[in-house]
Amino acid sequence: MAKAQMIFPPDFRWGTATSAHQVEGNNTNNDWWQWEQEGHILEGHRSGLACNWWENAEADLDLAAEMGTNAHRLSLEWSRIEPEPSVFDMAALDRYRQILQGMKERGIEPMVTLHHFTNPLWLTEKGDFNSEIVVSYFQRYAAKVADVLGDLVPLWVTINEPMVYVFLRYLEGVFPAPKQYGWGAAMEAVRNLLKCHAAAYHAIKEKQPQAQVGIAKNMAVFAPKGKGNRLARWWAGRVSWIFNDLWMACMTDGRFRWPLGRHRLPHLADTFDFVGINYYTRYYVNFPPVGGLVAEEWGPDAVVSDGNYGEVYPEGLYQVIKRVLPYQKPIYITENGLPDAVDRLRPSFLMTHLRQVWKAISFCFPIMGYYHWSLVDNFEWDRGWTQRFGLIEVNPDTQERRWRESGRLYKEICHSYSLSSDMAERYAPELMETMFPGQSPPAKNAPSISELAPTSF
Ligand code: IFM
Repeated sequence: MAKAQMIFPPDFRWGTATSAHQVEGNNTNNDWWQWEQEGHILEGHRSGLACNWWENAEADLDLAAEMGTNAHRLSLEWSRIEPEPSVFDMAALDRYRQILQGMKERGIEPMVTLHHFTNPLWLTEKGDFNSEIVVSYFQRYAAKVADVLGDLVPLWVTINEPMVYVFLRYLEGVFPAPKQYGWGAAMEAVRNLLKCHAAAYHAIKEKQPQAQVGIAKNMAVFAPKGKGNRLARWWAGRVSWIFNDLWMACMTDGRFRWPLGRHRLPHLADTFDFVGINYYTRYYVNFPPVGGLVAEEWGPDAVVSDGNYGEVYPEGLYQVIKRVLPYQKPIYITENGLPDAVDRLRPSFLMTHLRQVWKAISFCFPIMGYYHWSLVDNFEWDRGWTQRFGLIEVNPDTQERRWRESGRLYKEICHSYSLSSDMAERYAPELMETMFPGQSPPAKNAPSISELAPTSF
């Protein structure tokens, strides 16, 4: 049977994503390291050596190249680069140059994030995002790295998942304790994060006008728990506005609005050249919101990933893509993945989510690339090593690597720039009927034509 294909554009970016603290190892000078030593991580886990990227990122970059990827999103660890206020460590910057150069040599284009959940200890002592002083510090750091590394970085992300960071830190308390806590402190942090973003955007553009600078924004689908519940529907809309749209709206017109108060910041307006979407799942929202903003429960037929992390809901990726179309900017899927230690769901997850990307491209939506989270298993914040997101498995004790089946599937996808019925047949046969109808091979015991033909014919 001829194979059916969904073909992607020839200049599509096939990527993977990681962040500094989750893979580098021995980031001893930031707030997460301290939080880990205090025993806040599930099962008492610690990042430790992580995936040893500080010593040998190159080994995994070799695997990324073998996988056929041509892009990778990584982050810089501020506490390595600026271990003391205004003291820049040139050896650390050299090491980042070496890693970026190594990517270039392997045909892998870097996308570099400045802030991915960690802060230097000295910054937390000064109150970090609850103190406006953070804005000038962040601007200085952004200007320095753009100056030293800019020639190797065409794509920058200022801040990773700002609303997730604020929710988990100031409202849920599972990220390192800020000096202040609660709704007021959370909104203060959002305002300062937006100011940091704007300051970094302009600092990079000044050094490197041709760079593309954007944001990696976690976008989720929020559904009311119980469709008939009108209050839950209304509340789901409010939560979605705050989580998905508030940041984007402020960054577009440079205005703080409800619930941030009212204020105009002209230099915040139009400070993004692209939208990065980190998409993982659909959440259900209760009203009244007892026990948290979202209910950690899913629908009766939901397919749920390891550790109750989230529902597998590929249609949601298309929905959030449509949500950012009005901004009229290029779109990158800067993260998408799931924890799945035994690769129970990842092969079909890859195919069904990429199918949504393909569908969006078919409608001429400007999707420039897809960065799977993650290349390798890595330290998953408050859940430590209990959740495995890698296309490649890592044993953090021995540093051994092992390709998962999903890694092999992604390799075929990246090399062929397509999804095919042939891949579905081999990696996720359960998808044949829905993704490639009419392409399923005849059942083994299919009756012969003569058996089917009426005898009187
Ligand atoms: O590991 C995280 C990453 O740091 C930010 N986005 C979600 C991922 C999986 O939870």
